[in-house]
Amino acid sequence: MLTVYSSDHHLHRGVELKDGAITESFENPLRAETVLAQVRAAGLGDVIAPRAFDRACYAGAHSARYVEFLAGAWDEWTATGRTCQALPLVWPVHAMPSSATLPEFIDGKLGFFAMDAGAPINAGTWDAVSASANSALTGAELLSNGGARAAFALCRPPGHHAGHEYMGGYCYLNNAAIAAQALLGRHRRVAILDTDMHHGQGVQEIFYGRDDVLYVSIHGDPTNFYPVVAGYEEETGAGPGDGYNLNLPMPHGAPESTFFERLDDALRALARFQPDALVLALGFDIYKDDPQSQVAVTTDGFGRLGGAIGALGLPTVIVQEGGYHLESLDANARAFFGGFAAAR
Ligand code: SP5
Ligand code: ZN
Repeated sequence: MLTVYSSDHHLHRGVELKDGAITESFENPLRAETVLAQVRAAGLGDVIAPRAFDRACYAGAHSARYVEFLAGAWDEWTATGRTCQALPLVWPVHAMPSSATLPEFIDGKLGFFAMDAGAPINAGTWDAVSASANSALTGAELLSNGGARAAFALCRPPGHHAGHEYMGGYCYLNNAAIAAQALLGRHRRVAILDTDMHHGQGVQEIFYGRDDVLYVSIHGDPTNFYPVVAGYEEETGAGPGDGYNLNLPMPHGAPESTFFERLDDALRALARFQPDALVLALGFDIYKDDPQSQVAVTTDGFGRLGGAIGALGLPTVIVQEGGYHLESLDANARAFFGGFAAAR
């Protein structure tokens, strides 16, 4: 296995509201550092830097105007004299007459292209975000050109909450969706399995009307849980995509066994679809002690998950998503990749 990693993720730091105060985001640079150190210490294969990709490579997942906004947002923000993190002024709710009109000023654009306040923009955000997406693209390219059968894109920021035209939930570019789209160049059918604690509603949105990419997600019941607006069982896809979106929510406080029951359902759906390649959106936030977890997956459970994914024998890009319990990230990463390698 090859790992694709860029230290450019350090250029991005988020903030969020915790206990009524604005503080450093759960989604911080130590997350990626911890996993990287473990990949090196456990000898999980070479670590390479992503190559540069043209912005056009994000087009399968995102609109051109959204990518252009992301790339220029910090300059537009600082042109107004501000140097703090850029956050939206207004979210255009559907009921308003001009909610579909792209605002002209940056404060308006920040809301137009966002689903929540979880994706602030600072000076290095674009460089970090594009390096993260390029890591996923490099992983996909390695599979397509025969450079590897499995690649780990050690992405930060994560991506699965980013939609066709919006950021949110720590995510800006949808790394897993971008990788899946790139894989379609060489592979006819691509499956995305998302085992992050949160439903990847951005991935769902991007592929909802398509039958060439199957999206299967195991996540916490979105009733009273992020991302709230999607992730329910009845969301099965639309038009030609009907039947190609499978949501497998878990009740809050579920034991580890519930996760593995859902995983069995997910693997059955994959077997029916018969993908030529797999993207695994891997969140470590299903860990029992993760501050955002609603399911009690153990370190051994990550080994079992890795084994189940490895045993599929598919060309696989593993894309890192969430995971916020810094003390366990190394052990959980070692367990997952150990299980994965042993089953290949
Ligand atoms: C990629 C990813 O995992 N994104 C998650 C975004 C979820 N944001 C919601 C943050 C709410 C934090 N509440 C924490 C409660 C701690 N007990
Ligand atoms: Zn998550």
